[in-house]
Amino acid sequence: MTPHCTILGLPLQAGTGRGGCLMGPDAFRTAGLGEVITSQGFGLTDLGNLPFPASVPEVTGPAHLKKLPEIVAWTRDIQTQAAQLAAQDSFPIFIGGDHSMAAGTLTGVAQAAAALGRPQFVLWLDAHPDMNTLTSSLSGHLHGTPMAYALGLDSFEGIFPPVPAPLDPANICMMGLRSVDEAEHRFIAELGIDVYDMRRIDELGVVKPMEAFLRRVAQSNGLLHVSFDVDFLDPEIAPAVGTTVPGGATFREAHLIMEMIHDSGLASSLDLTELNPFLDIRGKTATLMCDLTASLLGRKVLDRRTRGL
Ligand code: HAR
Ligand code: MN
Ligand code: MN
Ligand code: MN
Repeated sequence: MTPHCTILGLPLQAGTGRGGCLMGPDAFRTAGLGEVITSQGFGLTDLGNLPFPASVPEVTGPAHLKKLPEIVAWTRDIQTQAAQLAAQDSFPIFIGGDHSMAAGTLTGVAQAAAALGRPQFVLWLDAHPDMNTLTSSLSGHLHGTPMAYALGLDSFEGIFPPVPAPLDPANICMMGLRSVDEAEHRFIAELGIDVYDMRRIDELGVVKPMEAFLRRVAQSNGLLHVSFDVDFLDPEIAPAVGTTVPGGATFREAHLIMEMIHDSGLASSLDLTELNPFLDIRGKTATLMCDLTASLLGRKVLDRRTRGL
């Protein structure tokens, strides 16, 4: 991993039904994300927040989709930024913002990987696969769709920007799933995506699945994007998210995943997404997400200090 990180705030919330993710980037900063990065010995560039798109295209799609033109515009702008940042010698951390941001981050980093001739892998930590197409989405909320877009599934053409380098389904690992729509089930089965839902995590733990996946990334000389949705975590420890689902990852399961990613040295970019500070309790979710980022950047359990509250 490079000794430098770049933060880019993505204050979008048009992909959700609920206001608040707009404040996510500032909550991560307030909770000390910058200090977490520098205290792990990394240089830091904070690019601030990407501005609201200057122009919103006139696109039409299925009528039930909410705020489609706005998300198309964000996707275009985020994709450009993510492709540029992933090509630099600094570890990009994209702080959202709702998960529709991943339409831009996944496709941007995959474009940069393709330019290097290296395969792009994705570790997707989420209660949801966010793999609805524009036609299969039942809610119309576009944060339920970025994975389908990045895979190049049907329905996005002519509405969203073209996908420069569609993800290979064989290079995706999803962990923490426990809320999957019928159509998403079908897509996962058809594409053969490597999925560890919470039942499988209960049965196997996180070590074996992570070892197997990280080994595949290493053997392919791949780049690894980690997309971390707050609702991957159990709502008891991470209440600040609009779509809580009971039975999520525990504190130690989540930290262990981050620690294993660090030890592998394979991570090349990170999304921290779906934080809704309006729903937080004295900043505890934002703080936990920063601590998890510290583990990904190399903080060890024995380095943890008692925190004055
Ligand atoms: N699958 C549901 C839908 O498409 C819920 C999606 C919720 N997504 C997130 N991000 N909160 O993971 O509407
Ligand atoms: Mn890079
Ligand atoms: Mn998500
Ligand atoms: Mn989710």
